Amino acid sequence: MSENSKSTTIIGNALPNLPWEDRPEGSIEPMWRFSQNPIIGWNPMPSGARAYNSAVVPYGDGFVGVFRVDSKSGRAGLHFGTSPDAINWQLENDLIEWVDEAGNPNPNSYAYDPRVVKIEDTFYITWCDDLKGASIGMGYTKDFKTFVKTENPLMPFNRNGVLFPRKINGEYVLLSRPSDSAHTPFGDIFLSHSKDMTYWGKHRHVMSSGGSGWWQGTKIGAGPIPIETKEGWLLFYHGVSGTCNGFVYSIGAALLDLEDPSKVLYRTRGYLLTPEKEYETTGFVPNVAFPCATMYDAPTGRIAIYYGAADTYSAVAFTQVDDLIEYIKNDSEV
Ligand code: BMA
Repeated sequence: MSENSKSTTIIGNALPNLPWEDRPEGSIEPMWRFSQNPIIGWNPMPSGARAYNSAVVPYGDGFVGVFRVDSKSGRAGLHFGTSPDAINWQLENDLIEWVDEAGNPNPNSYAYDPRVVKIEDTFYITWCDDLKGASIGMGYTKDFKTFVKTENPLMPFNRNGVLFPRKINGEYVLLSRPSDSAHTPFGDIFLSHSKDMTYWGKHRHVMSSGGSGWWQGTKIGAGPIPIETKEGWLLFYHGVSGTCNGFVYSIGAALLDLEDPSKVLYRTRGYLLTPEKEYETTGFVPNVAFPCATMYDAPTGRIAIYYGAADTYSAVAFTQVDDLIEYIKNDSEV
């Protein structure tokens, strides 16, 4: 798409203060990295060693986020953060203090890989929680001051719970990736429906690992909140390849049917981004690019993708929706 033309592809809001850099001169990549990556490095605050695989959203005049922070004991928890520009982040040193619906303390044993979505006037948060092993955690906030933790929506073992940003045919929809309690050597993406955000059912298979692309041969998991476009729900996801040196996490994308998102319309055969830069290949866990959030500016079609790198850093990449959709369609394998 030419630089000054308007896009009508994303069905959503304008965000003129979205962080952005144009595609580097000469690059043919569908997704390109922020030149100042990583945006959060080792030891981001006194209590935390690494902040990564985190979720950010526009809020007020700026931005807020729910960050996965591995503490100096190694345990993962969720911390609140704020930023004027979505690049420079201030993370709170203390964990988010969850309460139950009656306002009583309702702490997590551990929590990681959060996603945040605004549905109507409420921000819902999902993460990987402990329900006798890895399971989907769920909570909400209206003001990023009081955080209410609700019931686990699904049975263990499960990870990568990702809500759609609106009801579809009158029901909330939640993506997830049933797994095991450890480092799961398998995994497909499923979705579930709910009328009330409490009881979840009508489970449907969405897509499997595998295909001709080895980068997604071992397992896949939904990434950021799907973006509504005229061409379908744009879902970024992670795909995992099992090598003799361990797993490699890359980023791909799919377009799902707007009315029935269990139907995959197009899906990347090759990855969009794979660990190449030192902050992706070297860290606490090498070779991980794990996307948990996007923000977009609908009138320009600009998308910023927030991903964790090497289970250590927070990083940003960019893409433009029309160019990306064309790219996915041109080399799709469903
Ligand atoms: C997955 C999750 C992610 C992590 C990845 C690579 O199972 O735990 O948080 O980024 O492994 O270690």
